[in-house]
Amino acid sequence: MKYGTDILKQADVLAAFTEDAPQLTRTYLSKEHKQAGAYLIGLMRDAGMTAGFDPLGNIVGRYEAGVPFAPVVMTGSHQDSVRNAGRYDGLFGILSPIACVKELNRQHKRLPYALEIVGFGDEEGVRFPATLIGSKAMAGLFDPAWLDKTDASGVTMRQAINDFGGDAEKWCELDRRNGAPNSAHGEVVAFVESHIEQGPVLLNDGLAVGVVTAIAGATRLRVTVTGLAGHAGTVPMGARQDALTAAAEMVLFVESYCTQNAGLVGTVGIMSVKPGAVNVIPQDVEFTIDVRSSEDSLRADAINAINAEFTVIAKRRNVVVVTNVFFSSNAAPCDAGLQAQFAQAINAHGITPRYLPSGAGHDAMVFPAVAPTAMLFVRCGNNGISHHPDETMTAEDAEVATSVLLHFFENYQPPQFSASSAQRVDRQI
Ligand code: HGY
Ligand code: MN
Ligand code: MN
Repeated sequence: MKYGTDILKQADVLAAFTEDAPQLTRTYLSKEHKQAGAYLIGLMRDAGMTAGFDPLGNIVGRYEAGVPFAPVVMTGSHQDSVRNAGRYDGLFGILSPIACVKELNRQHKRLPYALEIVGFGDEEGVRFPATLIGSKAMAGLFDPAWLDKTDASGVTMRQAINDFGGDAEKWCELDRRNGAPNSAHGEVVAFVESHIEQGPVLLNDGLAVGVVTAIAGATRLRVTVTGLAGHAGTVPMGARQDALTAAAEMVLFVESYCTQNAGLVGTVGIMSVKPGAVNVIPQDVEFTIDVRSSEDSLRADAINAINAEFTVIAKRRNVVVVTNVFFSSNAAPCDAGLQAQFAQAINAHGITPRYLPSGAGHDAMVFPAVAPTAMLFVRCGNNGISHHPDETMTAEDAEVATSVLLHFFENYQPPQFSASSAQRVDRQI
């Protein structure tokens, strides 16, 4: 095995860079982010790339083209994790392309484009109320207002970036859209991301890899419900303004609406209850909602229905509800041409290409703003569980997915290079 065993071992090393061992949690701009970044930069450099942190703490490696003034293909995924995470979400999409470059470099091969691998600093949005921070900066979608957002301990993103050794004010230099000031690096002509499926489809079909057709769009809301605290023993049931029972009814509405409308998923992942005493009627409840669909209109209808029903529930229960959207990203279609090239690479490995949508969000979802975008999924075990320490994949599947990715890189021809003129330049380096 050329790649698979090493990749899993590297993922094990990275899993040790955690903020709450023995669980795995690695958030944006943490000490552990710096440690993981240093390790990945070392792997990139060993593979023959130039590599380092960019001003926002993304880990960026570059394997120069074999021809001058070449365009750029970008690939990569996120280095950060959710709380109590698995060890392959994101990281596989950084380690696998590094293994590809290491093999190209070993064979002294160059491509007709520069290959950039990015370990995005934040995709999960755990530390700050913003997500896809690195990839959105590269897609020209960074909101400078995020720099004033604070984490749970009151540290602003700006401060955290600068304490990390970055430069928050240089956020606009990361824009890689064609013609952006930073296009000196070369025009980005494609973005591809390898990622574990985080679901059971490939496992059930007995396939190691699959081609992603589209990435679901998502809307995330923060909901505050304000009632009136009171004595648990003396306030009659009919006279209460109980923020928690109102919130509970709202949460169940999210579940029932998304269950009854195919193509939607809805999740309430965080809830806080104050004052949080066993003998006090809850006064302040805050919770989050995550609604997704591959159909943007379905998702928009769901948000409208949720807001309407919450207003009705709040009125009936004499509480005040406020909802605010803190994240929204439309569904991202994957480029048909790139999908076909991944299918070709999969076919070349004797595997039937399986096309499937991604219910999970990924850094790739913002890159259609930059260039044609596509994803390669790799099977995960344990019924596809993810965002959980039982997340797993095999070295054999890591091997196949990396070999497929390398086949893609070696056969991809940048658009402005015709098949005859663009050629792999095998030269001593
Ligand atoms: O939430 C997601 O889908 C991704 O894992 N951030
Ligand atoms: Mn994730
Ligand atoms: Mn991910």
